[in-house]
Amino acid sequence: STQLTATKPKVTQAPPNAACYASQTPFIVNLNYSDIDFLEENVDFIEHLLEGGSWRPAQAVSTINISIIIPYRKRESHLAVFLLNVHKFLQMQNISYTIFIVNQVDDKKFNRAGLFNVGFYEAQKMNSSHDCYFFHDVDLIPDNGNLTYCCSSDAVLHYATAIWRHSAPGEIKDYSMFFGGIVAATASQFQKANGFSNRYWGWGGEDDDFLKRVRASGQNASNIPFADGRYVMFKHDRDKGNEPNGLRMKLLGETQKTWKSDGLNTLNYTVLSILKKKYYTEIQVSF
Ligand code: UD2
Ligand code: MN
Repeated sequence: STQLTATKPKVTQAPPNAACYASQTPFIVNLNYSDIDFLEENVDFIEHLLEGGSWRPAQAVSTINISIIIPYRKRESHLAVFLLNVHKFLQMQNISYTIFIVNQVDDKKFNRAGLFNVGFYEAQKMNSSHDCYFFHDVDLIPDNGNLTYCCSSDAVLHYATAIWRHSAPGEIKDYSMFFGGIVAATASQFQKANGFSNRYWGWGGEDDDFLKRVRASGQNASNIPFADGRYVMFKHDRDKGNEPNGLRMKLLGETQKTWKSDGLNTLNYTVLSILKKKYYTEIQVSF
């Protein structure tokens, strides 16, 4: 969101990762589904989903097990398109995965970063063998069938680097200088950074804060190359309850001294319910 300042080291390109393997089938992104009932009627691969939006390939090519964590509030039409595309996209990669929707059901300002922490913590409780976590916006749809979802022990990975915005057709924008949208970390990388900050209420700053924590904890951050990190991003208005956070610059100035005492180790939330739905596990949270 907020542009990185010149004092921040440049995020380098991700090295090829042996744990990743390319899918051979072209992926056709489909943006026409706006209704979740459509999934029930038309999509055969959905039949093979396990309860709670999990999938296990018949012949797994690796032991990788990915948790996709989505911060969420009232984005029904984006969610339907996301599920249709992303289930298909991930199944083409022959990996085991689960999709978690972390739904903020209170009336407070939206807290994207806090929801990521909750999703990580709850997903770990449910299945501690999940070793690779994708912190993933609901409005970003992968547009490259050869982009593989995996974690690298060398660096926390920033995935959405080349974004085709629905609002500005024709133009593919370079997001390499940001650290929002989608990042992938192993459980130990995420714990080492003390997760995300819990202090960012409303829009902006939390993604830059996370990059600072990754670095402050002595870890690397890498970009998926621009040629590979292609996504479609939906046009949308600023959500009610997610107005720009006027404190974000002040908070970003404090990250160095606060990151160890603000994050995964200071989570404060209530789970209202965990629903194992057909396409995803929904964690309803209030802060
Ligand atoms: C940018 C970043 C995003 C985040 C945000 C600042 C990229 C590509 N995107 O996106 O990652 O850092 O700035 O906070 O770098 N959401 C809901 N309901 C709401 C509000 C938000 O579900 O009422 C979720 C949803 O998953 C959404 C995400 O939060 O995709 C980010 O919010 P946004 O889409 O409004 O932010 P945007 O597009 O400005
Ligand atoms: Mn968005």
